Amino acid sequence: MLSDRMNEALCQQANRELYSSYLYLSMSYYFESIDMLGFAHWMRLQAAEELVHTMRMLDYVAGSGGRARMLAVEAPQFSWSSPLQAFQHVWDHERTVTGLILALVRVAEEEKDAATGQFLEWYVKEQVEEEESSDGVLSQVKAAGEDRSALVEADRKLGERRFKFPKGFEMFPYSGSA
Ligand code: OFO
Repeated sequence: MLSDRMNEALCQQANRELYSSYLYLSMSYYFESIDMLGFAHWMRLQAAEELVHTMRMLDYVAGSGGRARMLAVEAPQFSWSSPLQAFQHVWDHERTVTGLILALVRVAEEEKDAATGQFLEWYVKEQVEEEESSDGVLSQVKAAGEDRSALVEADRKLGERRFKFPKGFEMFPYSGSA
């Protein structure tokens, strides 16, 4: 059973995950507007991943005797001055989220909630991967600089990204149960 404080902290973090999804979707449409469809594709997948992070966290709350509560989602930035600025934003954002996840781990420790601590390990690992991948993309875009053909090549490469659900996650857990 989750404590009220743990329940609230998880719902707050789920809200930040949903904001991440919204932010990356906003970036996806920004890239579409400047005809960089590989980058747009990468961001759309990123947005889908963040939605899964949101639902996975709320599923945990609901499945642990808590109550999943929806909070208002902040409107994300709408436009960026360049692909480089957008990818720099991704990198900064992911580092901020890592800090939030680590703060949540501390709440679990303070609440002596070992089960939630264990559940959050997946997010800690995920953040390591997301920081790595956003750093990798940022480096590619930085290396391209003003070279249009290098940017087009980076755009093409990012367009090859494929979506995978995390192991054990059910997108439609109630299907067939009614
Ligand atoms: Fe939810 O992993 Fe990024 O923010």
